[in-house]
Amino acid sequence: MAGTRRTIEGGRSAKGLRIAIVAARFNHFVVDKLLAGAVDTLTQAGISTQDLDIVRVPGAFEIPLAARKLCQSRNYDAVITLGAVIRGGTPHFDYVAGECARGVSDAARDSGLPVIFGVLTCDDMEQATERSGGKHGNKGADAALAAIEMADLLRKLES
Ligand code: INI
Repeated sequence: MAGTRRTIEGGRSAKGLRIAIVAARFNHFVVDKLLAGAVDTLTQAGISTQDLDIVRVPGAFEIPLAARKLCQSRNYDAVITLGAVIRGGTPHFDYVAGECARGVSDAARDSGLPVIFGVLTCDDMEQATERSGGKHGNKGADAALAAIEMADLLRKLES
């Protein structure tokens, strides 16, 4: 007899979840909009104020270290990283964006916790504006939804 196939996925409620957001100050006029989108989404999804912490770091390059420390504290179900790396005329972009992405995925892999990559990597300010509350939505809000889904999924997979 054929068995019943199960699909396991995370939900959309943030009730009871503990989440930290690491947000860069560099390009703050973009990152602050990502942060507002993430906080709004988490609040609408039912997170309690005391379960949401926001950590500011100088730039995207510093995000992985702060994310790793937050994971190690075991105080959170997920960590959201927010930043904006905008390509200039120098190779600096590639180092900052590349190290940030690698460090964020390393933190997730080493801790076993969801560390969500809400860092924009854009060619110019126009692209960044479009993705931080403009015509391409708000990637901070998207990152919050991904954090909720992954935190809930891990709870289910671990129970
Ligand atoms: N940091 C960013 O978050 N975005 C950028 O676009 C950026 N650029 O272009 O230089 C940037 N640089 C700063 C970097 O993240 C570090 O804070 C700095 O190098 C000190 O370690």
